[in-house]
Amino acid sequence: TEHKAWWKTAIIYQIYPTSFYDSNGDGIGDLNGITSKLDYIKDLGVTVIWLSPIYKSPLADMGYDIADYRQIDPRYGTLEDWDRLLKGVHERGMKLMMDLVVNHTSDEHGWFISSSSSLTSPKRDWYFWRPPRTDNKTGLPNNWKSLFEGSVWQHDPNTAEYYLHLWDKKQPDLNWENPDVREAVWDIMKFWLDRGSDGFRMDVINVISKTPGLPDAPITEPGETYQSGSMYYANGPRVHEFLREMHSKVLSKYDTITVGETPFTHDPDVLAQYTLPSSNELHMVFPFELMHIDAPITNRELSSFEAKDQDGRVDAERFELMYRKWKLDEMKKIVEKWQLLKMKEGFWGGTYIENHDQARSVSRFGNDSVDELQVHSAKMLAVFHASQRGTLYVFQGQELGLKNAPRSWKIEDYPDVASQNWYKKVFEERRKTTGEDHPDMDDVMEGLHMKARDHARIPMSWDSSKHAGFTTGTPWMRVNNDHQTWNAAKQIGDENGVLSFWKKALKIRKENEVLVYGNFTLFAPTHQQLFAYTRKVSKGTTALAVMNFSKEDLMISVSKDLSPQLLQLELSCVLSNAGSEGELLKEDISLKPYDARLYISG
Ligand code: TEU
Ligand code: CA
Repeated sequence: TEHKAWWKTAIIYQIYPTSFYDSNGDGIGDLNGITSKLDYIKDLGVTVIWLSPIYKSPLADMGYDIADYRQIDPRYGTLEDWDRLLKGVHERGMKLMMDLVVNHTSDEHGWFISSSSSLTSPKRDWYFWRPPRTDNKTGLPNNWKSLFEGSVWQHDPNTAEYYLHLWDKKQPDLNWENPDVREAVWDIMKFWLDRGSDGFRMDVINVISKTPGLPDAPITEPGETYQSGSMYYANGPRVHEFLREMHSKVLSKYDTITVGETPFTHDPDVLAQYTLPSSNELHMVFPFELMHIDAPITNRELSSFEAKDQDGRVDAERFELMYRKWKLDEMKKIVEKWQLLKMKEGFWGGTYIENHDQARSVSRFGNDSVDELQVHSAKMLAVFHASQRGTLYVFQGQELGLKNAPRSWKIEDYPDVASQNWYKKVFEERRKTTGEDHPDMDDVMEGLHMKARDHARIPMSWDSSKHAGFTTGTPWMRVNNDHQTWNAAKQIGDENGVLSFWKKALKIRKENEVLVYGNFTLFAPTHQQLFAYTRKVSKGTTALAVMNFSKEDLMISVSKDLSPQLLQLELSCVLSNAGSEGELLKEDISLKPYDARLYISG
């Protein structure tokens, strides 16, 4: 029997503060802006809010580069504003999770300033410093590629050594081998928990333990200067030891909710290790495999692929900014894999299809070509998302069915460091190989149009006024072109809108624990239009989701395409984007493009 917990039934709403709501007209979303929208969030059916980072930061990676963990960046407000936000959240019976980014700091953090000041700084060993190598061509300590392009090593002329940064050069990696670093992290956690935070989302928490010696990665992308090295930092040798220490020293003393962000991992057993109750580490993690479904895996020039080193360590890094068309059977396979894993005793996962690093789900998995299909497929994705096992995460704007920016956007419109660096890398390479000043970049722009992290970071569309009602000033990033037709104001009170549909979906999820805890069984795995599965608690309720993931009509026979037994369960439709609510499950179901129905047994 399933162990039940409040953090399993939670409905978590992720806020990207910079782009949520600007209360003072400086063009940047802020804490007071969030506080003023709490009724909107509560009304949606949310029980927990997760805030992306709001700490003091030079914003080289939009706050995932922290200069002071105990201060709010003045752009977002003050600690007192945060206290007020927390109070408002708690008054409405919700909880507040903070983002804990402790694999790396900003290079402007006091720890790094001290560490880089001299070879003998007491904080020297808080980061990874290496002298130049003499036995290779580059002089670099190893050949790893940064997740934001280029080398992971940055030379610091001050001490003539290199420091490690898996992401931007302004995000030096902390050395978790040093117990003082760990104590400092526990202190930060206690600071926020004591101030009232209800838990943490932990950024790239599975890369905090690096393989000793930081060995060169095998050549998996011939012709590239730097190679994907995730096999030497993802799920490293001491990661579970560190997390158990975190648990015993901090987490065990509070009633918290914790979720680990765990990229570069497609092996379910490896992820399970973090969340099994016997592990005493985290409540849940975010599997990444579905987010990689539309990343190219065969074009070795543009992507990494699952590769192994001589000791069998696996590299599951995917290049995320190029697009390939995915097939429904591939998607079903991945969803089933992780939904089934979640049934293994004690494993728990965070279920999401959007966040601040991902393009909009309606553009990737639905159909945003015309308004009508956008509404309809966004609702289908709500059925899909809200009927899966795990703790549910909804990203700001997902509840409105917001889509990606249009193809007409130029590279200047994509401010994210990942988009910018990727574009520059390819542009320079092509300039060299073709000799042209303006090489063809259409494929890269198409990739960004489908996949860039920027889409999620477009300021929220609140109404049809100038700047989408996000700010009275100049927004830090341009608003979406469609904000006059797609915005919260239009959808509030519209019974047929995406927002109302999401509210209904979340209400149904709350009333039917089978949707949170039930076992998952997939039907018709190779069908290229139909996505259907049941969720079932033993000797209890059954739920059935039936969706047409295509732009063609679809006729299905329940006994042939699904299972004849379903017809005996008196399944009644509780949620549908095609007006089928209240209907009993019958042998023949006719589904228009992107139709979705959720049935529950009486
Ligand atoms: O993301 C980790 C991560 O592995 C990716 O999603 C990464 O951002 C992507 O591959 C780059 O194209 C987390 C945060 O969610 C992300 O916003 C940060 O940039 C990153 O860590 C570094 O802190
Ligand atoms: Ca502001």
